[in-house]
Amino acid sequence: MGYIKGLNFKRVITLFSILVLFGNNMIFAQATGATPAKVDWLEVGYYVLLFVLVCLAVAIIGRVLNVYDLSLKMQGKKGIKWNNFNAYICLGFIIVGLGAAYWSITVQGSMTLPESASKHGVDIDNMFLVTSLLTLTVFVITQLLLFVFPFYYKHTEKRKAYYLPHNNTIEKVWTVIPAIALTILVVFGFFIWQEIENSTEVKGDLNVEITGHQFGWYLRYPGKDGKLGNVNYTLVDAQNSIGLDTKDPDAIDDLQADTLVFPVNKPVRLNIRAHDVIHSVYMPHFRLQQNAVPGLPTYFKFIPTITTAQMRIKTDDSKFEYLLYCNKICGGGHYNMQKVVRVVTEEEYLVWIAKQKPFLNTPATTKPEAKAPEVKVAALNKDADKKVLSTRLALNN
Ligand SMILES: [Cu+2]
Repeated sequence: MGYIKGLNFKRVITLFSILVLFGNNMIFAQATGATPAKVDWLEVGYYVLLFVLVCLAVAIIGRVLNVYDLSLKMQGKKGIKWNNFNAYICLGFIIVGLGAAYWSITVQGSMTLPESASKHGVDIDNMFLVTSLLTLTVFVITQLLLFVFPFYYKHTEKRKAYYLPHNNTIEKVWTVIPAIALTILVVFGFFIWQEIENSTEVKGDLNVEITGHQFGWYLRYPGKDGKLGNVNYTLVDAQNSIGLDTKDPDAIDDLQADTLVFPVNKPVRLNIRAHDVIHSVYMPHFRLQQNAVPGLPTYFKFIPTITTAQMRIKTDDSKFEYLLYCNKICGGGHYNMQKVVRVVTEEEYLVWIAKQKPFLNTPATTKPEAKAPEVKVAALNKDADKKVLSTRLALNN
């Protein structure tokens, strides 16, 4: 009976306003940046009509049940057993709900990233897997208890409910077990995280500088000396995009690149900088993300383990590319901060690096006291930054 009585005027009005608000919100959200939001009244009308139809359907079903209930009572019968009705709704809900959860895991689960292409990424994936399995088990057990119990122990005149106000043993069990499980997860996670975030430089690391700006990335590789020259933000100008210190002898042979290329199975140490606002270096295939903060260089050391060619076979996608995204909403062109990342063999890397252009056209003097020569920086291919290499959007947090 409550189903029909519940549909009073106040509730209808509240539901109606919620629906209209949500409908409008969705319409406005589709409008982008400069173009003013236009209300599509046809769409609003569609939602209103849909809402009225749903209300009508609920009201009709309610009325039919009500009439059925009354006719039963007129015949001297007991009428509809609403307790049983509720119990079956609970059972239906858990069957549909768990079915939907299964669908979500199997269908959407296959949309996840391919296997990790970095060494530390395997640890991250394992942690995710353990946490997911654990929470999934708890989820299934608690949901079954929550909905099957009301079905199984629905009201019957033959049975009296057991009064259980408090039980210390139960309290202890459901406090101590989750506490132990979470402590184990957190402690393991802590050690793995410490290892991942350890970016201390070791001889033989390939240092690559990646500087975020609105809206693109400048990439710098060390030359034959294997060292990146110093940069100084005060030296940034139209010609010297990253503020390379021309007095630093290590800077002379530094190279610029348009694609991030890494040799497989070699430790790479990213030197991450930002020019203007906070950006974030995000390479999901390597399970890697590190913020690029203006004035505060950050580092991330990792070992790529699967070449692009190998990943193309593994994913059965001949066009597969590893990608670098910006993972901080840094302005209007944020979505366009995308670059291709390639993992190649050592030989392929050496061939590629030999073809890269130097940052400086004129060699700088090695004497620090001498006047710095006029810097000519090879024109950076800025358009390349703007090129959308794929239609995939960066996943933002
Ligand atoms: Cu950005």
